[in-house]
Amino acid sequence: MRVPLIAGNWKMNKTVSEAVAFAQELKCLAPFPGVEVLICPPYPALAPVAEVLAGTEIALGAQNVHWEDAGAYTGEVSPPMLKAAGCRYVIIGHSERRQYFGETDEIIQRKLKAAFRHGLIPILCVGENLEVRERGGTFDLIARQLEGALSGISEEEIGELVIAYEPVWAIGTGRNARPEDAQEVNYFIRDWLARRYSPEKAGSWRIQYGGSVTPDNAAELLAQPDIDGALVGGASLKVESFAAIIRAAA
Ligand code: G2H
Repeated sequence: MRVPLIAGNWKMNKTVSEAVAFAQELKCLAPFPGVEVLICPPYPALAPVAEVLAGTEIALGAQNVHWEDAGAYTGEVSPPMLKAAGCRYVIIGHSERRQYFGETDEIIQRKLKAAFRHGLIPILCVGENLEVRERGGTFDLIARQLEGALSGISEEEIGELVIAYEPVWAIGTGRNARPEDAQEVNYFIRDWLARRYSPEKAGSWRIQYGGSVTPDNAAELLAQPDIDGALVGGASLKVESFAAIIRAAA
């Protein structure tokens, strides 16, 4: 059975002290039986939050990573740095990275390879925009994004993999995908992974849904057979709403 992964993607929010205060509050509510909980703060808060979370089962992740281990890449952060800061996960290819920072499938593939090489679990984000959905191009686009990101990556290279289906039109808009539509895409992703790798691996890897997940819609989304958790943005910024989503997954 796949344990649902509820991940908070804080994006560019919270100072170090705000992040530490959140982690302390969340820690008081742990453990969370039957659910894996992950928070992804901005880079400066990673190590201080790791210290708060030490000894708990709450995992830490980064929102991005560079593909090289070290070097002249001003402003970038490498996989060994994330590992040393206490990260277990890293979000790769979020639509905001694709849209505002020009991340291509080729860049995303390099980042994935680097994450696997260093034992970081990537959360690979895929998803269509509204124009693609309306013209019926969703499955083609998702297949292209998966192919682009995973091309040349063998089953042996992949330790653990998480995919997050995040329709761009649902991100931060308050408009979530209908549970049956999200299920349909998550099933498509699992089937793609099964054909590309193996049914066993595809059955063990978690596929999340992301895009305006709230305490009100989480239970219905998470009840779908191929939705194994949520990547939560806005509603992960307050302990109360994040904890309510965690409870909906249990
Ligand atoms: C999608 C999601 C988190 P939100 O980006 O990855 O954000 O829940 O605010 O739509």
